[in-house]
Amino acid sequence: MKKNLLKILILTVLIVSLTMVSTSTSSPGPVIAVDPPLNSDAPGETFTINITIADITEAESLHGWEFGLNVDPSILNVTSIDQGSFLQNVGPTYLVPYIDNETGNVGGTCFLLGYPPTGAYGSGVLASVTFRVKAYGYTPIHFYLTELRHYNGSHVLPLTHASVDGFFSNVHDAAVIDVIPAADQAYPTWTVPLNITVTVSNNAPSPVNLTVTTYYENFTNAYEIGTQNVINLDGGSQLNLTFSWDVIGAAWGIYTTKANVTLTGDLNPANDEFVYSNVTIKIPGDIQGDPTDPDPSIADGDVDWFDFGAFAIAYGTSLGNPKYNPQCDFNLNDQIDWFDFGDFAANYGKSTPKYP
Ligand SMILES: [Ca+2]
Ligand SMILES: [Ca+2]
Ligand SMILES: [Ca+2]
Ligand SMILES: [Ca+2]
Repeated sequence: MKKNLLKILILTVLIVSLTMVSTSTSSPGPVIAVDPPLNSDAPGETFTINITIADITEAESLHGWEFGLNVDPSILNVTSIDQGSFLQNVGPTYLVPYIDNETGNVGGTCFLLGYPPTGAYGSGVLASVTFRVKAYGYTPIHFYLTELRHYNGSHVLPLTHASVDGFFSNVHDAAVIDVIPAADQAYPTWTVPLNITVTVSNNAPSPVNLTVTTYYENFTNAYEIGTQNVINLDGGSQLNLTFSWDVIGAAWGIYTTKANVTLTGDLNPANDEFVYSNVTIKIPGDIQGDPTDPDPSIADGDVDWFDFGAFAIAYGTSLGNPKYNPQCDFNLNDQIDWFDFGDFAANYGKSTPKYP
């Protein structure tokens, strides 16, 4: 009987200790963080960050804290550090602030006077720090020191916790790095738009919101194809955007397509525009040039017997057939049939000096 009791006791201790281990590993523990994590103000402006605390349990209630932040002092100066409400909500406190704009260090230590039986718990704001922006650039807002302290009635104990740095960057540089139309030659009878893929990049370290506008233009006019807004493009990343150029009804001729990116505070405007050279809007029927041309595959501005030869080869085919040729598909419905022949016949014999 005594042996059984001992067994049960040992088992109970084992289960309790196992439970405690699993509880302590599954809990994420308190987190000190910079809020907001990203800041991007212009030189001469000031901004304030909060030093937040999250997930302090009542059993590990907070009686004191200490932190040190470092920033690049050539980019940011500290103007003030103020205590937040987290400890003050419990009782009177004492704050010792620390500011050194030579090294870029700012911080402080703070504690509840008299160490009441229960400190502060839950989540809140430990302190706020105000910076003045000195220059364009970027810098981490880095915790080089964090301490959380709990008083258990006889001793002051450190609390295990995590810290999450912030970041400052007011350097902005977006670029359009490519413009690719789905085709170099199109017809004003195409009933589906010509897709244009525009690649934009954020060359700076912090996320940005930007606007991209694409155009097509000839020697006399520029026409807007469309505008798209990009929200929160990550630092150092690229994005492809698709624009639809509705070519139906466009005048015959050679056009350039281009895209511009607009970003407030962009420090490198030279890469804001990318120009793709030529897209030819052709006479429906002008499939190709003459066999004697340097490149007979380039349309030569007339609809003649050589174009008819190319049309005859593709007639009756549809997309997927090796003889299907989109340049013979004058309404771009993926098949070359009687309707395309109608367009061809209507334009046979026409010519234009607007291209090539
Ligand atoms: Ca730029
Ligand atoms: Ca031709
Ligand atoms: Ca010709
Ligand atoms: Ca067709």
